[in-house]
Amino acid sequence: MRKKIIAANWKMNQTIADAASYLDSFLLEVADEKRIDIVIVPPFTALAYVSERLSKVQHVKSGAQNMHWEKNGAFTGEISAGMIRELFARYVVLGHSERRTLFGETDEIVNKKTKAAIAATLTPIVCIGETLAERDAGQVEQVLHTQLTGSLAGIPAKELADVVLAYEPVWAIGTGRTATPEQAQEAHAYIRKVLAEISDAATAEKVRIQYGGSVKPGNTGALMGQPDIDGALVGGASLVARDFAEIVKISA
Ligand code: G2H
Repeated sequence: MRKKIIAANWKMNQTIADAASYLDSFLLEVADEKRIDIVIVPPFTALAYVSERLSKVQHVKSGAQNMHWEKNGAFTGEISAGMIRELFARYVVLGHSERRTLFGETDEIVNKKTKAAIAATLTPIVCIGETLAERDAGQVEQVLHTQLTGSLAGIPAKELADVVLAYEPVWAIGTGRTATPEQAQEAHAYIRKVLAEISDAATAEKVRIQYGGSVKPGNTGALMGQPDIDGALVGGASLVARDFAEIVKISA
């Protein structure tokens, strides 16, 4: 049985002051939700604060939204896995479609970052997903196959088992359009099939695959009821503590 993992991707939102009042109410709301993994992914500026608050709460962890693959050096504006780990964050989101489309991240870059995260004992949440044009052209499987084999190349099965994947169809991100539970399940089952090809069936069964794209309290139950959906990466709806807490409770 895979333990569900629900993550709040705050993107470029929430100051430290916002995070403080958010956590005041959110942590009370989810105090008893210990059956699932809960992750808060704030912007870098609030990561130290959020990690410090969460250090007193065993079942809620923090994560970063991005990182560079090198350990250090002349990379203005970047931070390394070791720097994230120093803040006691446990997760890092990699290859989000906004990183891929707005900042030119390729599968090769995502692969380097994933390997560097694993080496620093961070758990990567690797994002993949097709655009609307690719879906309409019947290329969903081809796109997912390319992204998976590229982003996860050279990662041994033992380490792959602990990587978290997030299937985020680009056409459902922040648009209010969610994939139907059936569309999402179909993609997740295919992703697991590809994982078995690039590692083995037992490893593929262990990997947790989140769904992301306009997840909200109203659609969480149906999505989480699908056999290959193991959690959610939540953007917009995670900005309101009560809504995110509700998503967590419905998923537990
Ligand atoms: C997809 C998701 C979070 P939203 O980007 O990663 O955002 O829930 O706003 O679609």
